[in-house]
Amino acid sequence: MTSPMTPAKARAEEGIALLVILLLLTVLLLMAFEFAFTSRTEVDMAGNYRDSTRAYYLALAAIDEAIRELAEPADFCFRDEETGEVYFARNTDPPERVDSLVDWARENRQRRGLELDGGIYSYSIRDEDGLIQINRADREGLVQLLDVLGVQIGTERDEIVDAILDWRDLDDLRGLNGAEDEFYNNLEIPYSTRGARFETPEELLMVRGITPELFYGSDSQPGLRDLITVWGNQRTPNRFTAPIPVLIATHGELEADQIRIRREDAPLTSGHGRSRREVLSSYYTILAEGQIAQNRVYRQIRAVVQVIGRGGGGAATVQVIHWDDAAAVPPRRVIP
Ligand SMILES: [Ca+2]
Repeated sequence: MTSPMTPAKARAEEGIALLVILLLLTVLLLMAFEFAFTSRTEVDMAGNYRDSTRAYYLALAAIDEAIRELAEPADFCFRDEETGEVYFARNTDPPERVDSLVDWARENRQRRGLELDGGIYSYSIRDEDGLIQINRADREGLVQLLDVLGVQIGTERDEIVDAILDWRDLDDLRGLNGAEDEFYNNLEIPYSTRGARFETPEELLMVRGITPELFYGSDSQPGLRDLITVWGNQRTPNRFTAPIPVLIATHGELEADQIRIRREDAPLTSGHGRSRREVLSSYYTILAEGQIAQNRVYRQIRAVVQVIGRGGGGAATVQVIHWDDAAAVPPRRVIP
């Protein structure tokens, strides 16, 4: 026969039951929170992925827009000295006065903040032919280039110049102050010289003596990447679109100044005794951006294109020769 529970024992069991229920409730609550958090994170991730993809396609739209602009018939080009961009026009298009050309271009060739389907896209076009072709520059040209970049101590400059020459030449013979595979093979992470043309500007960072400071420059000093190109095959930079430090390196300060003044004073049209071929370049960099406005998701594409057959006055063929959509490439520094 069982004896009835004493009131004290009954209260104790009720207390235990209450505790168990409270514990269970806590566990359930934690599980609910965890579930809400996980699904929230997954929703966020899916949202980010969606926005990133949309931003990428907006950047693609920007590339298309730039290619359309480059394929249009053009008679001449000019440089916006403030942004470093180049614009194109027909002789019949633009205002007469050169100082208003850039204003005209900014108004008629909208490249920023273009709206499409809830997003924004922008692009810029820069002339690769207006830069120094690092694969063709000779010793003297490289010395002048480094001089403009502030590397003015003879030995330091010669070491970099010879290392650049050794990097692209076919032989294994070390230049007087150069570096061949024996140097690079003994680095902590060993590699070899290319023994051929530089394929991207960034490859210069692998050459002995070229520091990130020298390559990227600073706010007060242009860097190598602002003045050189690896695309195209021009012997001398297009003087109508070259940044002034490039002109100083290739023509000397006096002539660079004269070119600058002429660029400001006279329209550089084919009607002024120059052929289109001479004025218009073939290789351009397009920097395209797509952005979803509300949450600042942002994608960038750098494409280098070759424009073929524009000299005839008709529409040109535009071929993409380099494509970079992974790394965020800081735009080239604007050099007055
Ligand atoms: Ca060599």
